[in-house]
Amino acid sequence: MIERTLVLVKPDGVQRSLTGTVISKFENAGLKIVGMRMVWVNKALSKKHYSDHIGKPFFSGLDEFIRSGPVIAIVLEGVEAIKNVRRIVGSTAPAEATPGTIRGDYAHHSYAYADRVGKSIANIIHASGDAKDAKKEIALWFDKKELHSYKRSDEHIVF
Ligand code: IDP
Ligand code: MG
Repeated sequence: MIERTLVLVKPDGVQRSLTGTVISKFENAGLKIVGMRMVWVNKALSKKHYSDHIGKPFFSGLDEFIRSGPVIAIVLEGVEAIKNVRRIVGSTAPAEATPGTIRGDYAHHSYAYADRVGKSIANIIHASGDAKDAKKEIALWFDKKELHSYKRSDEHIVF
């Protein structure tokens, strides 16, 4: 099934100039960019985006982290895109993420360290967790008119 999912290159990814690397990973895997923009997240958007995490011990660190610099918001489209993108992203804690995944290759924070210093894990990227989240998050970050349908030239091969 063709799905759409939301990805954010988080402030650490933007500041480390990993945006191009992250986008290449998805493009090379056959995913299609259908929306993209740069946003400096405010408190209202942070709370809406991370509404499921409000009240958890790491929420204030997470809120501070996601508002610490601009992010690149991207909507990707592809075959079972939600699950496939999560697979390319890797486990939440980079120290546990498999090499070859974005988090496994480019970050090394652990839960223990983040919790000790009272900060969020800096793990480069966000990706919607499931179909319900993807729907909510795409609507939160993009107007319908900012999402574009077009054909990749290799679509007949990769889809
Ligand atoms: P996900 O980004 O892999 O979907 P979630 O559990 O949805 O992971 O958590 C959202 C974000 O909150 C994570 O990407 C990470 O930046 C941060 N985070 C999650 N759990 C912890 C924690 O236990 N300590 C510090 N930061 C955390
Ligand atoms: Mg999540």
